Amino acid sequence: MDRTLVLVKPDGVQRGLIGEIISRLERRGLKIVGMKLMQVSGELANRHYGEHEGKPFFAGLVGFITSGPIVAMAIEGNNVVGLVRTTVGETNPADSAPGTIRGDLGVDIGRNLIHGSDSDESAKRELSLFFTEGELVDYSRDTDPWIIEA
Ligand code: D4T
Repeated sequence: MDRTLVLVKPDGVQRGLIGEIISRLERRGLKIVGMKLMQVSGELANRHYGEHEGKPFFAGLVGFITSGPIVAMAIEGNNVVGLVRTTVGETNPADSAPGTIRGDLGVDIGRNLIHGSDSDESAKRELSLFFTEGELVDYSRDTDPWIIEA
C-alpha cells in the first residue's frame, strides 16, 4: 500500500484552515493513518527541503516552514501520492485550478498552505523524517467498499 506525507504549513494553521484542508482530503476518500501538530526545527526543515538547498528561495522556505506550528499527516492508499497532488493543485496557487486546495485558498507561491510528497521515493524519505513507524496506525474503514471498488 502506498503512503504519502502531507503538511498543513504554518499559513494554513495560522489562518484556521486545518479543518478545511483535512476535510477536503477526507471528503475525497483519502485515509489518514498518522497525524500530529508540531513545530518544525531548523534541522528538520533543512533535511526536508534538502533538494532545494542553494536555490534563491531556500532561506525563505526554511524560515517559513519553521515560523509556526504545522500539522503533519501520513495518508495511505493506492496511488495516494498522485491523488494528494491533484487535490492540492500546482506549486503556485496562482496557477492552480479552482477546486484544488491551493486554487481555492491561496494566491502566493511562498504561502501555498500545504505540502504533498511528489513521488513514492520522496514520500518514503519524508515520512521517515516526520513519523516513526509506531506512530502510523494500521486500521480498515467500513466505508472503503463505498470509496474503492475491490
Ligand atoms: P511543496 O514541496 O511545498 O509541497 O511544494 P511542491 O512540491 O508543490 O513544490 P516544490 O517542491 O517545487 O517547492 C517547494 C516549496 O518551495 C516554494 N517555492 C518553490 C518558492 O517559494 N518559490 C519557488 O520559486 C519555488 C519553485 C513553494 C513550495
